[in-house]
This record gives sequence, C-alpha cells and structure tokens, in this order.
Amino acid sequence: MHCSFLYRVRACTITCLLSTVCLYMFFKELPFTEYDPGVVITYTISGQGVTEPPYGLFVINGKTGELNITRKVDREKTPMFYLRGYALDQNGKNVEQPIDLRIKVKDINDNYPVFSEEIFTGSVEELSESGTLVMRINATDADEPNNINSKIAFKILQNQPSSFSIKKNTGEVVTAAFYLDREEQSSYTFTVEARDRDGDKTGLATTCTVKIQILDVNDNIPVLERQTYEGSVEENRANVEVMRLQVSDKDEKFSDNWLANFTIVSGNEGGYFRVETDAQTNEGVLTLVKVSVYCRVSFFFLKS
Ligand SMILES: [Ca+2]
Ligand SMILES: [Ca+2]
Ligand SMILES: [Ca+2]
Ligand SMILES: [Ca+2]
Repeated sequence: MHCSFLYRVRACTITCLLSTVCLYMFFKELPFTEYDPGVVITYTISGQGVTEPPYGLFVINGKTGELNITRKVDREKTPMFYLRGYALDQNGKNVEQPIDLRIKVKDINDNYPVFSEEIFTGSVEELSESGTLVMRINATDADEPNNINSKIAFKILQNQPSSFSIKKNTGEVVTAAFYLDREEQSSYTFTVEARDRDGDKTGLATTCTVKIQILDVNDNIPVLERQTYEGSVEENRANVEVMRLQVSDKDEKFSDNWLANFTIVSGNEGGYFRVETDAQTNEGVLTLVKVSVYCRVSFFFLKS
C-alpha cells in the first residue's frame, strides 16, 4: 500500500484505521539537488511500537522511507503513537533534524454502550407532578470521547402504560402521567435501551431493566365497617374486651398511613372504657377497664 519517503516529513498526524496495514503519510520531498547525489540515505524510526512496546508494530523500509504497520491496533488501548524518524547518511549522521511522527488511530464504533448496573431501582411518591425526576440511568461507551461513536441516546422500550419518560441524552427518568396512584399500581418495571451514534439505527444498542416503586401518600381516609356497634359484658367484670371495630384504609398496609387511631370522644366520662388499635388487624379494641353497671358510649376514631 502507499506510503512515503521520510525526507523532510514534518511533524504530522497520521490516521490509521483499526484494520489498516499501512500508514498514509503526508510528506514533502526535498529537491534532490540540495543533496549530494552520492549520499545514500537510510531511514530509521524509534518510539512506541518500534523501540518500545508493543515491539514490531511499525516497520520502515530503510531505503524508501515507507512506513508500515504490521497488525491491527485498538484505539481504546492506544489512541496515539509517538515515533521519531531519522534520515541518516552512510556514516550514521543525521542528514537533517530527526522529526516527530504522531500516529493517531482513527476510531471505529466497536464498543457497545455499557450500563453501570443491570437493574436500576428508583422510587417516587404517588400523586407526583408530571416531569418529577425519579432517577438517572448511567451508561458509558469506550469509543472516542466527543465522537458520535460514543454518543449515547436513551429510550424506554415496552413502556406500558406510559407513566414515565426518559431524557434522550441525560438518561433522566421523569414521571409522565400526572397521576400515579400507588393503590392502583405500586410498582413499574420496564426496559431502557442505550444506543450509541446518538440513537441512530446503525448504532450499537444495549438494554437494562428499570424498576420503580411508587411510594405511599396518605390519600385515603379510614372507613369504619359499620355506623353503629353494640356490645355487652357480664356484670361485675373488668378488663374484658367488649368489641372490635374493623376499619379499612386503602393506604399501604401496616404503615402509619394505614393504621387507625381510635379515640372515645363522648360517653366515657366515667373512664370505664379504653380503646386501642390492634396494629396487626387495624381493629379498634374496646375494653372495659372498670366494673360498671350500665352505660352507653359513642366514639369516633381519628386517623394518625
Ligand atoms: Ca460505541
Ligand atoms: Ca473504537
Ligand atoms: Ca390513610
Ligand atoms: Ca396512598
């Protein structure tokens, strides 16, 4: 393949494709008249890939100055090679000043985006406004920075229902539906794709799983099963359970939003009764604490 003389090659950047076996060099040949036609020039090189590891990567034709690369190189390992070129006469003296040769390895898109986690988990309160930030999905791409080959675009796949959206270039997941109702659906799982080349169909794509838990808000009031209750106890007895009042609350079970707080508001002036919440069942347990003759109590409960 085509290469060049090393005569007067000025420091320049040379591009080498991953699979290219020959370097393309820019050169400027000095008019031969400036040299004694009897002088035999020999070209040599030193530096990375020649006198430093990886050895044997670059070879030069001493007579013509043609510089070749002997095997594939990986830009992600070595984005640039720094060599030095010499033009010597038959006595080993420099015919001119040694020159710097910088060989830039041109990027190809040979790396998929990589997510920082396989499964991302986040949470957001129900009733959050549309556009509320839930979480951020992270992915990286080992191809050249600031190159389209490493520019990642995010997209939600299988978004059902469309309760969330993702910002294409930042990976920020935000609420899309105005009204997320934990009591209707308490968690969402969907797939996010990260595709390089800014999401172009020619790009390389990877997927991850996103799980979002909807956090409870106390948006349901407790409801007593019945309007009135009646109970009785044998006379002359104390510290006995009189009745249980079942309450229902749609908020998250066993949370403070669910647990009812009962208070006797009237009819218990004599202090005969006590009411407590059974934290396992959310029932109000009415207990007779003092011996009584006959009484009627009425009460309300208050949510905590
Ligand atoms: Ca890439
Ligand atoms: Ca690459
Ligand atoms: Ca509640
Ligand atoms: Ca709720």
